[in-house]
Amino acid sequence: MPPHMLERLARDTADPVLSARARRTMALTSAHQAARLVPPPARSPEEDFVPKRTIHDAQGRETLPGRAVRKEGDPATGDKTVDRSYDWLGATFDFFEEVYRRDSIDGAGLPLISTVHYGDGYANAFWNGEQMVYGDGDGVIFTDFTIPLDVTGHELVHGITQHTANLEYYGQAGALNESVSDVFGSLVKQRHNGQGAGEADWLIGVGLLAEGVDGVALRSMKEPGTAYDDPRLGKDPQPGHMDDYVETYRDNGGVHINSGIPNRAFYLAATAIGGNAWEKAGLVWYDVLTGGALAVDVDFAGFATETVRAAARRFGAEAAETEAVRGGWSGVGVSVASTAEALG
Ligand code: ASN
Ligand code: ZN
Repeated sequence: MPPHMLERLARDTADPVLSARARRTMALTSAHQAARLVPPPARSPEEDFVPKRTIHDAQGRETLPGRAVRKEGDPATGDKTVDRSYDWLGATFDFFEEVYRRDSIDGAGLPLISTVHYGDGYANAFWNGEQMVYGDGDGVIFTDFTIPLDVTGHELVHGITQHTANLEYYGQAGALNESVSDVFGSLVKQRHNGQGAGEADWLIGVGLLAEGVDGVALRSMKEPGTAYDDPRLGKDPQPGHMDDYVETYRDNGGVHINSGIPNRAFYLAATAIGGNAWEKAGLVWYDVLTGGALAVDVDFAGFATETVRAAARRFGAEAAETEAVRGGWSGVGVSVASTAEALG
């Protein structure tokens, strides 16, 4: 969840309860941000590729992990929030297992730990470096953060990034870190819904904005900047082209803002290729994320060049897929070295 939405609410004087909650959410999120970079504890690799989920209930407190309420294989609890977290962790695990043959977040069977009902009206979800955490939302602007599958996907992919490219959470590398979470979060949802690139909504966080909020989601990968426009939240500030790149020191140098640019590049590439976005465009992005060639502080152009290189390796330098990837980046104003240069 981008800080600019919370900052806006925190400054909102019309509803002191809501603004106090937004401030509390911001304080807790930044406290956990540092923890994200800490690698998970060493563990012995497990034998098979099956999820090992445990859902905890923080019961409105801010202590992690809280009380364990559903373990792997346990029946549904009847608490919709607990059961949604369980299901969405499973859907995300299955996506990476079945599509890219990845065994959990770390590629080595990391157990999936989740805490729901975190805090009082906590309006965010995050990966803290070791586990998932979800708030119930404030009920006025945001509903329960377990609702959208792509939000769970987004947060778990922060864990995958941490264990692979480990992109710095600042500036363009940080916006790429955010974008990669949106890309695979969306792909988890698209596959779950059985939607090809042409049918998908390319929105992140549908169902999260409470009734009465003027907006459809947190972000749009297809049309960045159009997800919401509400008197309390302001307008979605995401650019979809380098011409509108936002220079700012806030939000770690605009990681949740400028991610609109690589998000739209992926959308353009995937829709130009057609079919299921996770099969080709997603595979190329996955190759880049996990391939070991990215610097932790890579910029958009450096990342783009790696995607062209990865597409050429998968499909051939002259293939339509490779051309589509290049076209995606040029569509958002990011210049890519020629395929020959990228390959050289
Ligand atoms: N939900 C936010 C995100 O993953 C939490 C944060 O760390 N800013 O981007
Ligand atoms: Zn994120």
